[in-house]
Amino acid sequence: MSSGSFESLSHENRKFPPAQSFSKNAHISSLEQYSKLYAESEKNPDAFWKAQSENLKWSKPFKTILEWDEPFAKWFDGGELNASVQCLDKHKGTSVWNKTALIWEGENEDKKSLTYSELSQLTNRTASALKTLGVKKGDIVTIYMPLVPEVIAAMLACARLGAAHSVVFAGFSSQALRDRINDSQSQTVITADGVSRKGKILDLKSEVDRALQNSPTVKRVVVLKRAENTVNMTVGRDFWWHEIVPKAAECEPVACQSEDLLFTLYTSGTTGKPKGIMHSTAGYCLWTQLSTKWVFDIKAEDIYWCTADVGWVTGHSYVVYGPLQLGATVFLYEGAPNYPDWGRFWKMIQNYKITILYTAPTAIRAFMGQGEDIPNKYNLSSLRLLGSVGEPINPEAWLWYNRVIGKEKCPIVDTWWQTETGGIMISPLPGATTTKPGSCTLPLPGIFPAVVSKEGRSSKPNEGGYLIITRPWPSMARGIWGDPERFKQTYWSEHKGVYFAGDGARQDQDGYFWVMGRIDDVINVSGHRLGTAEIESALVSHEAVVEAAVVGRPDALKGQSVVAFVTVEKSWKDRADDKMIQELKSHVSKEIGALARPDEIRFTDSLPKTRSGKIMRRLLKEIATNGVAIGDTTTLEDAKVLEALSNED
Ligand code: 7RM
Repeated sequence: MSSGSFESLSHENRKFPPAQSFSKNAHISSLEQYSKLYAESEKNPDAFWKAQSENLKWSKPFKTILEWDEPFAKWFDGGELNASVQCLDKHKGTSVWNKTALIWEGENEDKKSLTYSELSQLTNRTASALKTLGVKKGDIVTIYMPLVPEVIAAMLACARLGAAHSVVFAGFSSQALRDRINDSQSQTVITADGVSRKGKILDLKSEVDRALQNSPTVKRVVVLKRAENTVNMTVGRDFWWHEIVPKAAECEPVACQSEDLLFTLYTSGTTGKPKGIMHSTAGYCLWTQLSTKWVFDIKAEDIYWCTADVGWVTGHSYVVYGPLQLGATVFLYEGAPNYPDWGRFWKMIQNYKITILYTAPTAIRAFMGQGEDIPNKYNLSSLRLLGSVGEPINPEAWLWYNRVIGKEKCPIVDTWWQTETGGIMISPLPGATTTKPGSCTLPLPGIFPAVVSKEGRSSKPNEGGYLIITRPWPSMARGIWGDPERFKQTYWSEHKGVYFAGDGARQDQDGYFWVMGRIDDVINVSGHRLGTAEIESALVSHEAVVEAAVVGRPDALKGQSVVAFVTVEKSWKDRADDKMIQELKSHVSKEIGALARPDEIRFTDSLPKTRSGKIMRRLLKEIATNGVAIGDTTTLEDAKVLEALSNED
């Protein structure tokens, strides 16, 4: 059967609440305005991008808009600018300068806040101290730090010097850190003595020391005192932040070319070792600024919270570069979402009167599993906009987020994008787009995604296929560090001349995009293509189920069979038996159709996840197929989960 069977999987047959009442003063405040802007970007891209480029502060104007030597793009060639100027200096002499830039809370409720002028001073001093140590334009600086204001100053300080940063999430092990340092040939590491998580100190400096035993390129390490943790300092190599930064002077920004490398960020591929995705200065700054303005509709008085760590691309684009360019007040929380209890997020939203919340479906489902009594204890009336990113959000979680957190008055922006795209590609705009739960809706102006078959033919409405982007955009990845061939191979070989995202998707009759997940997450049962996300949604819609992960297992008869790993809600635990397995199977049949009925359901206490919260379906696939997982598990958050699952047989 053709993939047209997606039609029968549509969630649109369900009942949804009425369209949100959108704020009429949004930056893009009507569907007409959006459509007009989109049409302009399609008809006359040069004029469109030229007009948008005026949102950047240039020290030298560019000559050409785009030079496209597929798959390598040069945007705004000939221009000069500095990314830290876009985030800081640009605000000097405006009302933003003395406004709060960062509000930070640690896990133990320590608090700190910095104005734009204070963040600028900290960034200048950090840049100056790094310069004295020998950091210069063209270097790559590895940053391995907790989520504190200083990590943002460190990133912007690199940008100020024209050095690229390579942020490695502080939850990664010394081994992962070592691989990333060695791949980038980084000479400088910025870290902290430790970070406290759920009352325990994680010893970051020891991880760095271990990594450096096998990282010969590193010449210097800067250590921020964050925890009261005793660490070893290697004379001549290691420097305390507090001994070199506070006494340093101002530091002039280095003029960078538009295409100068702003950062690399390592991300896992389907195979092989993590790849260093490269982003350049002008295009990335422009797109993160525009997309933040359009999607989050940030206003002067907003208190904006993106819960991502700066170790992920979401933190780069929507904690640091996007909101700071707009002069927003950004909230940062350093700790765990369930410390000391599951009310922590809601308590902080209440206390700081947070207006915009941007988080991940995996977090929303975790909150859902704890029951709505917890958020209901807090005053969430400051919220006016909610965002989701990282995975397809299942309609059940969307509806819960809308009702319990947004009180049915906050638009939800379900934003589809990737490390490689640099910024949001497909998302509702809060003033313009009517949402459908589970759909990331329509592309942003200037972005041209499509869905095609394996052979590159355009899919019909509701016909599943591969998500591609047909035209270059400013914040597209410029390459994989040290491996241009792999860049071509991974993203530009599947279909001629277009960017291959690696996601399965469909567009419905209204042109709305429904992203099904990675193509290796799309399974084929008797010729029916099924999105694992759709089956998971169906399972999660059962009141007993908190979270579900579905994988395909090779099957001689059907091609693949459906295996589901399921975690159940606390009060259902002692009823997780064969009877419930039958009930859940029938439930999926009822929700989607018999074709999606799982062949096997396994209960588990938790699912294996990457440190950024993505379910590792690849590992589950191995477990479902071979009984054990043998692949790369370096990004797994909790290895014990895997042991428990593997031993089950
Ligand atoms: C931002 C980020 C990218 C992959 C991407 C998708 C999945 C992200 C959504 C989504 C459905 C969404 N970067 N993904 N957002 N799927 N709806 N709104 O997550 O590089 O770490 O991951 O994440 O599969 O290809 S990422």
